[in-house]
Amino acid sequence: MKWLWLGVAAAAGLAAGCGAASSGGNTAPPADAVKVNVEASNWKWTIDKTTFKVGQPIDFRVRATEGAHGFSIAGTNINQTVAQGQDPVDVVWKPDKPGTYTIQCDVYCGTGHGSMQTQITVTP
Ligand SMILES: [Cu+2]
Repeated sequence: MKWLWLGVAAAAGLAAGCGAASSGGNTAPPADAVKVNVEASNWKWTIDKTTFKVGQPIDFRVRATEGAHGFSIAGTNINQTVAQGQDPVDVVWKPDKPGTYTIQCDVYCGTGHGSMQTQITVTP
């Protein structure tokens, strides 16, 4: 599954930089990226901003205030594990299609894991 996503991302020209797809995070964010603070806790995402524009790079500054969680965007190669106590991780994403995207947790984190989701919107 993972390789499939990587293939899709590479084909779409989305690969953000060397090694970014497999390790995620801490690629140097582009200077014009919109900075967005993301906090993962048990069991929710707290996000500064939820509406974005196609083609506008987003620098999600992801951190966990409790537990360990996986910041992932369904249908993309974005997937970054963050743990409490760790410095925020820059996760850069440049949406190329408008729509509603689901941010979900990719690391099992307890009873609320399955419902740890929120949505963001990308406008044309
Ligand atoms: Cu989880």
